[in-house]
Amino acid sequence: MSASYDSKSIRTATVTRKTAETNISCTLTLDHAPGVKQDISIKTGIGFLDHMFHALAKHGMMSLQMTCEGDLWIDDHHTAEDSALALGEAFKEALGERRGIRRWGTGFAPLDEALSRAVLDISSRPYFCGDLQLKREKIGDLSTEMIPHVFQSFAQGAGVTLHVDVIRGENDHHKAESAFKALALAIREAIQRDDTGEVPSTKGVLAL
Ligand SMILES: [Mn+2]
Repeated sequence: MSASYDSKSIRTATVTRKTAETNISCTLTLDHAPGVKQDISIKTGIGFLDHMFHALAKHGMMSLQMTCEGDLWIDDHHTAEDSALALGEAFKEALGERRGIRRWGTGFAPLDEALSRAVLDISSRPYFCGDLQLKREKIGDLSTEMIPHVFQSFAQGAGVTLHVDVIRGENDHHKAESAFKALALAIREAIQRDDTGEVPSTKGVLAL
């Protein structure tokens, strides 16, 4: 066990990310001291994306403050991609050395007729795959093609392996929201501390 390992510490990180296309600030907090409430405020300029990140933070029991000023006069691509990358990077940084966590997490979330499954491995092997069964071009101001891209970018930034599938559903808003909620539940499980302080890998290291 690492001498610096503290199973009671608050895991949090702030990432700022500025390019010619987006300017992002993202603070993610995975734990709360007793009596401290979740604090979530998200402004990316894309309402439906804010709604999805809000659901992810809320049901993942996380606090999230995010602002993104992106080149929305072009389209939603850079804003959605880069904010998901920043969120993933904050997740990675907040987890630190990845000691004493469960590592794997699974979530199933229904929303009316829609049902999604998310399976997460906090592995340092960035990978996303899944079938979200989205049929519309857009939901609000977010292109549906950006939703798997958001999961992919989060997995990339976070260094995690992520599978998210919509198992069934009719309404695209329901399908997308159930997918983010399923991820939230998977995150909740995977980041849970087991108080061992051990790195859950036969390689002895997960943070590379
Ligand atoms: Mn892209």
